[in-house]
Amino acid sequence: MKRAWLGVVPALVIAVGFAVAPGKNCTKAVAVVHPAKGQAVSGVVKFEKSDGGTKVSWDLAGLTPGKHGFHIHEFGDCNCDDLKCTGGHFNPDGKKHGGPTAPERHAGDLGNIEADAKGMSKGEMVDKGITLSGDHSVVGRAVIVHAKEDDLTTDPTGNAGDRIASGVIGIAKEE
Ligand SMILES: [Cu+2]
Repeated sequence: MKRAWLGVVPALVIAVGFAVAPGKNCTKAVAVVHPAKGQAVSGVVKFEKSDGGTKVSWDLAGLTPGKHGFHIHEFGDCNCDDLKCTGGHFNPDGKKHGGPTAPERHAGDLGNIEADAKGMSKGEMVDKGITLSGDHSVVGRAVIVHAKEDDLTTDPTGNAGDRIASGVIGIAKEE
C-alpha cells in the first residue's frame, strides 16, 4: 500500500506543476469581465501574442460614456465586492505609474478605454509592457475597469477611482 503511494505522489506533483505553470508557451488568453457589486459592466477582453507585443482587444458594455482606466492588477482574485482583492497594478519591475507608452510605467498600465454614448467600448491595442509567459505574464491576474479616467500620472493609481468590473485572465485555446 505504502509503495503504491510512492509512485502516485510524484505523479501528482508533476501534474499540479504543469497545471499551475502559467502558460509557459501561452499565446492566447481571455478574460470574461463581470461587474463589481452595484455595477453593470460586462464583456470580454482578449490577449494574443503578436509582433511587437501583446495584442489586447476588448468588447465591453454597461459603462458610463467617456474614458475609463484600464489595467492589469496583480491578483486574479475577484472574490470581493470592491475588487480591492485584486491588489494594485501589476508591477513586476517596481516602477511608478504611467501611461502605456511611457518609459516609466507599471507593466499593468494599459491606460484608458473610451465608451461611446451607449456605454459601449470596443477596440484593440498592442502593448509592450505585458506578455503571456515569463516575468511579465498577465495569465492568472485580473483585468480591471475603473469608474474614472486614468490621468496616466498619479502614482500609484492614476486617480482612476473605483474598480467597476473585473475578469480573471485565463489561458485560451490556440487555433
Ligand atoms: Cu486599476
